[in-house]
Amino acid sequence: MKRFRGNPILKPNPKHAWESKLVFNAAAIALDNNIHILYRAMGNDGISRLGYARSSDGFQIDERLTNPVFEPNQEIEKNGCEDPRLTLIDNELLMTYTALTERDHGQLYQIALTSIKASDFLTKNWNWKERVLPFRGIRNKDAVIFPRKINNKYVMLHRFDPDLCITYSDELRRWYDIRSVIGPRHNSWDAWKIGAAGTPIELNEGWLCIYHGVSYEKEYSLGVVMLDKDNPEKILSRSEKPILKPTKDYELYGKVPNVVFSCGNVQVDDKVLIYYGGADSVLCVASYELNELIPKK
Ligand code: BMA
Repeated sequence: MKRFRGNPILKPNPKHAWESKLVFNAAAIALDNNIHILYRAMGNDGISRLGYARSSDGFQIDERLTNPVFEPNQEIEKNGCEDPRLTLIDNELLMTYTALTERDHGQLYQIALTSIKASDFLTKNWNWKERVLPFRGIRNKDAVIFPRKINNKYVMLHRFDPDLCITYSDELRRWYDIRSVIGPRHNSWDAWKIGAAGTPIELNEGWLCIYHGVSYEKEYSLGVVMLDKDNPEKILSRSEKPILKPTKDYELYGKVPNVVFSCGNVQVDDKVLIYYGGADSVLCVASYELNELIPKK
């Protein structure tokens, strides 16, 4: 495993109010010989919006837009659109994210889903379609959709605290058969709660799913589970140890210390690039050989 030596790859830009303070958790998708990155950004108003950057090699940023490409436009997300994850199915990019609003003097976070035609995305026509709430009014986050239907159904991973859950849909609107599939482990790096990272990767062995685990000390690390191809509720193997733990300064110090948090991974031949937020402040990337990611039984 190698952290990119040029980390962080994206930092806040003080010239743009909307991304002047924090730039972190990002979706990433390979399309048209480029890796496209949708990153969460915050300015002084504390509201998360999404910015766009592009890299041809996955490491160096070749383009970064000056305006956000997605921002809150309804009451249920007035405090922010956070932690985007992207999945391509049938030339449509599905984007899940966390919609943040206020309720009872506290915060209500829910998962939200929208989409955009891949052709619009590539030409930067930000024609996002309707935004829907799969579980209206229920606290839920870390949603990501599998990159193809399984047994004729769309499948989504999401988090009902503290478990990683799975749910199904026929048309991406109504979601049903929610089940907890993976839970935290006592006395471990993922003892407190867990949640999906980027889009599951389909391998001969099964679905390789990267996830984040939080320890009782509130340290956020990344691990992997392999799920059965035809029955993603079945765990084939799970990493004992994290594949990434906060150790670098840009992971240890920032808005929220001791955090590596991922919403995006991209397979490039036999490597996987994992994009992750460092300390909720900057965006970083690390590359892995596929072999080293596959958890041993
Ligand atoms: C999670 C999410 C992430 C964040 C992480 C660490 O609950 O809010 O956006 O990176 O906490 O603070």
